[in-house]
Amino acid sequence: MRSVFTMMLLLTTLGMLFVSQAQSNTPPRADFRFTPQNPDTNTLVTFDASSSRDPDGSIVKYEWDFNGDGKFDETKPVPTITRLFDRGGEWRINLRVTDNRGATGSISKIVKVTEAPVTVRRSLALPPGGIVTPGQTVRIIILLRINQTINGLGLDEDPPKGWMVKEVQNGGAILKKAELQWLWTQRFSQGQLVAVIYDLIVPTSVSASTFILKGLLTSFSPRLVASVVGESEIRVSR
Ligand SMILES: [Ca+2]
Ligand SMILES: [Ca+2]
Ligand SMILES: [Ca+2]
Repeated sequence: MRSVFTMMLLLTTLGMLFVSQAQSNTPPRADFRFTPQNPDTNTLVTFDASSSRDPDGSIVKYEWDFNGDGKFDETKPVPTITRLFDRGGEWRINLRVTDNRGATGSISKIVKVTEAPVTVRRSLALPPGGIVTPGQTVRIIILLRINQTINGLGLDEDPPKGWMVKEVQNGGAILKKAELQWLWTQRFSQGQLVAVIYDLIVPTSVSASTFILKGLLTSFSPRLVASVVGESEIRVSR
């Protein structure tokens, strides 16, 4: 009887020890910065939460809500992340950090995004797993959303050298095939959507590597020069 009592006392003491240890965990303090300060819809924004702190442990999880709806859109073990905003306006960004003992800290900030005259996005149709082999075809889709009246629109894509290009849809533009450059002579007005689609054929001679597509969107009026953002990586394996 006595030993049972001693055992219970011991367990209770141990339990209290655990509780007091759990209570002694200081929650982490969330903080982040973002660059650039005044992005538009064609600018990749980098969020950096490395100024978050946990005084008695470490931060193991960063959760981001990029549209202020209270639902986290991305979870990362590392403090940095990039994001594109599809629409102009004031976006509320919520960050929640979790420390190594499960305590959390949160912060929210506003990012003011300007709507670019044209919002441009590239997407790639890749096979499952995202890796292609020599000889395979990758379809590239570039969507332009016209946000205000615009003249003299041009799009220039730079695929890796030596890759064959097949035009699929030119969106009403004249394609200068040698430069892989689309030029529009017509005027566009707000709300119009334009799609440019082309195929790239991975050369059979290419070595396993990651290739990056680059592109530039320009217009005369209003004057605009913007990098084509969105998906750009083609990973080739043999
Ligand atoms: Ca802590
Ligand atoms: Ca969200
Ligand atoms: Ca080009």
